[in-house]
Amino acid sequence: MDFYGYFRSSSSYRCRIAFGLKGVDYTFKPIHLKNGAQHSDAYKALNPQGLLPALITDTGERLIQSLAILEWLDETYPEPPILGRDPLTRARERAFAQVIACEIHPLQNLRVLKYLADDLSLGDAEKNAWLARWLTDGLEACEALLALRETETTFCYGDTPGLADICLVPQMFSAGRFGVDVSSLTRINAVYEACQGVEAFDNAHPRHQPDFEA
Ligand SMILES: N[C@@H](CCC(=O)N[C@@H](CS)C(=O)NCC(=O)O)C(=O)O
Repeated sequence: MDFYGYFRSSSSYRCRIAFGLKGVDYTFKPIHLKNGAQHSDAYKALNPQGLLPALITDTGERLIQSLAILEWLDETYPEPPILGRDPLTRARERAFAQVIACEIHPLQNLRVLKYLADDLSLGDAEKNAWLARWLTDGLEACEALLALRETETTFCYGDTPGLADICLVPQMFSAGRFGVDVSSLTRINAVYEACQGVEAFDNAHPRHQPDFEA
């Protein structure tokens, strides 16, 4: 499989974690977002949105959107599962993942930040206030969702990592990168720490990617 990603892209990071958890190998195809490689005709032929990630499966099928790729991976390589066994848990895991992937992440995306700076002429302080506003708001919602669980678990929704954890860890990494303080959110920090002890999460970290730049 060919996986098109970028070390710092959180939607790529999600997929890397899932590949690792499932022990699925892939060939990494780096797309340099800062250099604008996502806008090339060659890449847009794979993903007309010009966004990462994209996956070309072993049978040549083209997949985009990290949540769709994660669910495809789970259905194609069922062990270990990244979604709970019962419909209620699966709905909760998907809701948590969507809070991050649909509500938080789009507001921190490179193209949005570039628009704020280049088209709306926001300075760094205003841009950082934008980031802090939406990342804090979203991660507080994640913390509140974990507080609603009937039982405390090591990971978001169980004692093994799943879809919610796969989305949470890259989002926490982004919060750190953008200097957003989420240290008071104890539940999501505890899950984040637990995930750091899992090899698949560590291997997927941006600093371990072949295209990493400090
Ligand atoms: N909802 C999409 C989001 C894709 C996305 O926004 N990817 C970012 C990197 S994390 C990207 O390619 N940004 C390029 C840009 O903003 O120009 C997914 O989950 O795959």
